[in-house]
Amino acid sequence: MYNGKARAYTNIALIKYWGKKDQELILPMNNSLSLTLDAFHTETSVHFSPDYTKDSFYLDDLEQDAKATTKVSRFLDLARKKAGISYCACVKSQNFVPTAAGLASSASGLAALTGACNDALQLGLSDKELSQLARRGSGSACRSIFGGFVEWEKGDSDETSFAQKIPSNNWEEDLAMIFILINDQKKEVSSRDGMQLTVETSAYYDSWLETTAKDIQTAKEAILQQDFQALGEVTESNGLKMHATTLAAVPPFTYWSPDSLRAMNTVRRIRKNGLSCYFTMDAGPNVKVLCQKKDVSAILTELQKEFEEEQLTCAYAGKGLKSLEMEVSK
Ligand code: FM0
Repeated sequence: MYNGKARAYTNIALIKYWGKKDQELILPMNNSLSLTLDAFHTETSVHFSPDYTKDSFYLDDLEQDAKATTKVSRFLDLARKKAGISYCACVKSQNFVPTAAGLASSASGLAALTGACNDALQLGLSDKELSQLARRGSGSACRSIFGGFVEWEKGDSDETSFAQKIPSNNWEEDLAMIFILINDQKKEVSSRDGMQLTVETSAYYDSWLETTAKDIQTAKEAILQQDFQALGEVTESNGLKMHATTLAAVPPFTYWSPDSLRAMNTVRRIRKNGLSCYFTMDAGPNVKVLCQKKDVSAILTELQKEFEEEQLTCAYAGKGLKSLEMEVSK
């Protein structure tokens, strides 16, 4: 009773979510579009019990601090409210990432927790409702409910803001994303803080919103036409625009490190030499390279001239949220 377990995969936005119009409900300023990947996932179990006197949260077998536990607790409150119970819970999450280099994602984590709560409390949520609930944990998590290409419709209320799968004729199966892991000691600005500062202060924020609405249309058209060059071009330019807004924030900040720039230039050079590939970056120094499956080994060979093999990880299209059987405990 009151047990649930689920697995969710991470997603990378091709058209970014960057800015909220409602921080409590996590309603975004703009639509975003992502690709769910198979290489990184989270498995989370939750157990609600009248015997617990507080919520606890373990990540990779380590009990987490008050800040991380509070974030989980606030999410559990939403699930408890839906179920009409007040039991505390124990949450255990395991991140499955090929290396330990900062690729753990709040998207897969909160999406998996959503699925685990749905099962444990027998909420019976539809995919749309799972996406709405996951959004409250972390915006990008609402996209990890689904596999393949996904669009998060920004909406203007809790009810109207959720993600859904973009019909693609399985084109995503021809694509890949290579991660270039950049080791940087610098303490990052979290995506939550970074996007808020940008909304409030960046001189470029209005242009970001104007052009991103167009980029969504361009990306959807490219997916419909299975036009890799068009999808790659809009992905790369949208990511660069997101990062440009941070430079115009007050105070200015950037997620780029010197090696991020080196990676971006390498991708441009590989492309100039005839292999089609495009980069994007999120709220950290790692660079992600969108390419076609058929070109993966040739692109990896080129990237290995600049980066260590351990820095390179290849991912393919991944699936949506999955319920997992709980191990039977005595
Ligand atoms: O994924 O404040 O979901 O569209 O990764 O928890 O709602 O961690 F860096 C860009 C993700 C932001 C773009 O933000 O924020 C994207 C980003 P929260 P998230």
